[in-house]
Amino acid sequence: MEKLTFILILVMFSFLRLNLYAQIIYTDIQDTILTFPENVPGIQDETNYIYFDLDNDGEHDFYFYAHYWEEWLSPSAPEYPFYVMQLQSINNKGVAWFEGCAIDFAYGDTIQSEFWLDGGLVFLDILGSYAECNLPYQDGYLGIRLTENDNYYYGWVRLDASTDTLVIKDFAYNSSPNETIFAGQTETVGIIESSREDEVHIYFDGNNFRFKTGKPDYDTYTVFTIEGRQIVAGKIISENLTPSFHYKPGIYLIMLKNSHSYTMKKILVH
Ligand SMILES: [Ca+2]
Ligand SMILES: [Ca+2]
Repeated sequence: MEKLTFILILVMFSFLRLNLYAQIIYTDIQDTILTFPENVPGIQDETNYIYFDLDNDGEHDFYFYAHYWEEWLSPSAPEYPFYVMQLQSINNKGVAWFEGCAIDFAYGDTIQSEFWLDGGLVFLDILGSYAECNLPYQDGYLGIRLTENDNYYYGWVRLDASTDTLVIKDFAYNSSPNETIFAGQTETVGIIESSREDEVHIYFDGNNFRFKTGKPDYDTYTVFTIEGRQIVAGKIISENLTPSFHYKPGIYLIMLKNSHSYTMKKILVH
């Protein structure tokens, strides 16, 4: 093993194929704060809803809500507060869900989930039931998707969340059906993941990305930010893959290709 100064490699997926139609549609919104309302009778207070239109077709697809109400329980606990904050899909059952919560993905994670439901909690505190869902977090990415004609369109919505306030910031989705998106990805890379493994091993040595490969042999490389912005590209002339460059800490996508195949790796630089 070579001596490496800063290395962390997360080789998560291999072999990709080029897809010219993949397109990330990103929407920045004015950061919008959602808090609990004053006590209202019942939970149908639509002033505490924030709707958004993921695919910009003029129809809302999801909304966040914050409900607060009080119940009269007994003389010893006359008014008991109830709190619920949730992300809700309007009709496409598209919230990445785990144990009641909307999953908060970290920047660069692939948006994927075993369960997709029509709603996922951000916070709940009702009469002994409590779901904190990883709170508090800043710049968490909730996984969402649209369903249309048996196709899925994956996306994310970014927010800061605490037990009393949400700040909803922006969202994006991949307009190519059934293709992945990374949390925080705002630009199109033009390639998608597939499940085939190959023998390429890419790592970061503190200055450059390097790789070791069996078959196939690749002859060009491209380095992207996780958002899909190209940083450097060129021909592979030795094992030394990329020219020295000041890589800020973050997640990078490294694509290698030749005339007939492609591969992409996701690598974390500390
Ligand atoms: Ca829509
Ligand atoms: Ca914003």
